[in-house]
Amino acid sequence: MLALGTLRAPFLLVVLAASVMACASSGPIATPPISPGTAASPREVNIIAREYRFDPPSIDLALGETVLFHIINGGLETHEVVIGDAAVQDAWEVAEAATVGAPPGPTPLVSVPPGSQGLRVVVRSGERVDVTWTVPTSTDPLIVGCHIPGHWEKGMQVPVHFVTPAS
Ligand SMILES: [Cu+2]
Repeated sequence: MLALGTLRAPFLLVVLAASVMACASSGPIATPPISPGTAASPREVNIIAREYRFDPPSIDLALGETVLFHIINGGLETHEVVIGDAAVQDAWEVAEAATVGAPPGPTPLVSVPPGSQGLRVVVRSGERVDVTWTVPTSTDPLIVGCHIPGHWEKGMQVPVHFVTPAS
């Protein structure tokens, strides 16, 4: 058995080295160009939330397109996706700060003033929520954030990156 093991090791090293060289020569895989979604055919976009980050680290969207978000909570805590500008993020941060100390269980109901709701989806651990959303046509910066108390500061905030669609 020992002899067989020593024979295999060099072979595996050669395979590993060949794989590494293949990756190095082809460079990083480019993100394919986006074909914007429409109301009739929304583009599917995955957002994964976990402690304490979102994947991908920036959300690529085209202005005015309709997307079907698949929001997946791959963590153990409840998370949310709030999409909006800085004012929307501030409004939810203040509103949800009031829930600090609430007993364990369902997320308490919170609300923000009209006009600063943005898009908000709460997703429990292990859950996936699908939401159709039309991206605004304004180029005002948008952020994806989680305002379950403490999560924003721990890193649950990623930018929306507006991309030029494939022609
Ligand atoms: Cu969170």
